[in-house]
Amino acid sequence: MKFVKRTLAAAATALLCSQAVAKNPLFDNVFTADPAAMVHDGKVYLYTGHDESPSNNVFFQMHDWLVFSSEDMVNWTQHGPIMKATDFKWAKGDAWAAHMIERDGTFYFYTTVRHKDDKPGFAIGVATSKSPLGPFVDARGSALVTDDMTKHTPNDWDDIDPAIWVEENGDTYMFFGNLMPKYVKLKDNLIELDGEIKTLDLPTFTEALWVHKKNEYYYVTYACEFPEKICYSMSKSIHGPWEFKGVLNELAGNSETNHQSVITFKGKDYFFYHTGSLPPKPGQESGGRFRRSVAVEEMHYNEDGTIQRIHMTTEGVTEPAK
Ligand code: FUB
Repeated sequence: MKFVKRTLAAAATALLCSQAVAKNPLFDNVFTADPAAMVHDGKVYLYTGHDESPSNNVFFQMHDWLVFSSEDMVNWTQHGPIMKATDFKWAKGDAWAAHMIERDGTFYFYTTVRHKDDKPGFAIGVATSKSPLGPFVDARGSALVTDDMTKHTPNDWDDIDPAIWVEENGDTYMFFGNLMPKYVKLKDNLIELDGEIKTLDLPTFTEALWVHKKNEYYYVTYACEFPEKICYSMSKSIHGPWEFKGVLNELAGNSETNHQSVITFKGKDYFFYHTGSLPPKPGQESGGRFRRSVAVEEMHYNEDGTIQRIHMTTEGVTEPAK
């Protein structure tokens, strides 16, 4: 019954929200951050964090994750929240960056939350649903990664920002981390670790890993330096070595974090990111470091496989994908 109620609520939200026509930032009725896009069944599903801080002087207030969908990258439908951080009973809150994949009709949502005090610090959880729109439920009843499992930095937020990569043979890896980039194989059930957590060598790494592949190259893009730009490295193997290729996207206006997602959809390549550039509404503060908004651009490769620097625009994607 609870499931039916929430599904109906999500459907009502989708119906109520008129379609947004692309421009950057993509959505101006809600603050969105940490994009994680997934292509499924002819549509793009864009999962985002949800900034609710009242002011750019008040640290992140992020309670749930949102989803938007599009069939052409220009017209977007807003569906509402898919899950709250506290739906993980072991979590205190802080719905930070996430990643969605689908396998055999089940959607797996890997995400960052703050763990309760029995395992203090940030942790990674995984939730599942039979629909890309949710609702999602905790798949394990416990965290997949907790702060005590890695000791590379003294910070309690060094196990954040999961990014999943699935090899052609089905082997699945989770990349994650802050200040120290890490990856680990997942078991075939996708909800347990399979082996040791390894580290990667990525210059000036800060956070926000994302892995994709184009032709024979693997690419790992990530937030580098601070304030953050997006850098990238390339490799012929998911296990590296990774060759550093420099900055892909510059400081994103008015936000010291930067977080990207890369997809190929209907033959074109796209780069999602976030900025703090939403203008103020009456009686409210503008966008900024804790009030971010997702944007998107087309992305282009050179013949040697390197990626052309992203050109951030206010127009965004203007040509519908066919
Ligand atoms: O949105 C909260 C955190 O800020 C994310 O987990 C990081 O990637 C950065 O965007």
